[in-house]
Amino acid sequence: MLTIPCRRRPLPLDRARVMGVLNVTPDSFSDGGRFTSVAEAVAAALALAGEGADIVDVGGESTRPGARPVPVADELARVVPVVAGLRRASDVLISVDTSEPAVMESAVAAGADLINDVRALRRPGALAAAARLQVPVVLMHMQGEPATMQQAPAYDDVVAEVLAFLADRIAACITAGLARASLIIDPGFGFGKRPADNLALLEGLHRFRALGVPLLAGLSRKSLIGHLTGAAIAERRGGSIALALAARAKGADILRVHDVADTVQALAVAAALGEN
Ligand code: 8Y7
Repeated sequence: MLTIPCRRRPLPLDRARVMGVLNVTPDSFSDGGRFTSVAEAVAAALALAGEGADIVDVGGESTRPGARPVPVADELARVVPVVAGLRRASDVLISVDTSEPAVMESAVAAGADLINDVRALRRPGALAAAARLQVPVVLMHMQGEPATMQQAPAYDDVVAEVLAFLADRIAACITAGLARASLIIDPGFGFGKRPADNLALLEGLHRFRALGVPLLAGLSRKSLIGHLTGAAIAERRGGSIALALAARAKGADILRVHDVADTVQALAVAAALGEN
């Protein structure tokens, strides 16, 4: 059994773990613009923890398709007060969803336990910052950048290419001084992928186990569900739960979700049925 070595408290992966999404962006993909104050954002994070989230993922850069880059000062101003406020109010594990070294440093100083980087530490300075901080890191695959990633994604063999990318990023992290045991991988559903690519990644998700590190999957409310069912973003809860269970059955250790209580319940029932 793998364990994520967070300093605050190791997180054993003896059962499915849930990362709850807390967007603190004015324009986010599925729940943007909800919080007008730090206190409201902290209250929402506490609610996620109360619903059973093992990790709360605090993000201040929208990475929805077409989103524009956010100035570092804005990202810092959005994220750091919420991390600090949540840390004062709770000992829930906190991940900071960022690609920016300065945000990694300030968020960890404010009490964040993990880094969740959709660019897998490819931004200049990010590898060095993560190595200095020595916290667990989620390395996600993305083809392109959010502003353009859905314009013409293309793969010959999506599973093989994403696997090779993540193996390469694991190697780069170890060279930079990160411990292999502190790395978590994620194929990046929806990040420069067509519907068929997302389905192929889900079908082949068990192959990512071969890299020997924990596996995270984020499918909650994503456009794949819209593609399969026609459901609008606010109506994708059932599809999100179905995809979380499917990803778990294929070996995902951590599910990144918006609807924490329902997902925790579905995962508990599936576990009791011996399905994962
Ligand atoms: C993911 C993510 C988003 C994901 C990881 C959304 C920040 C888009 N998706 N991080 N972030 N994996 N690791 O729909 O799939 O929530 S943002």
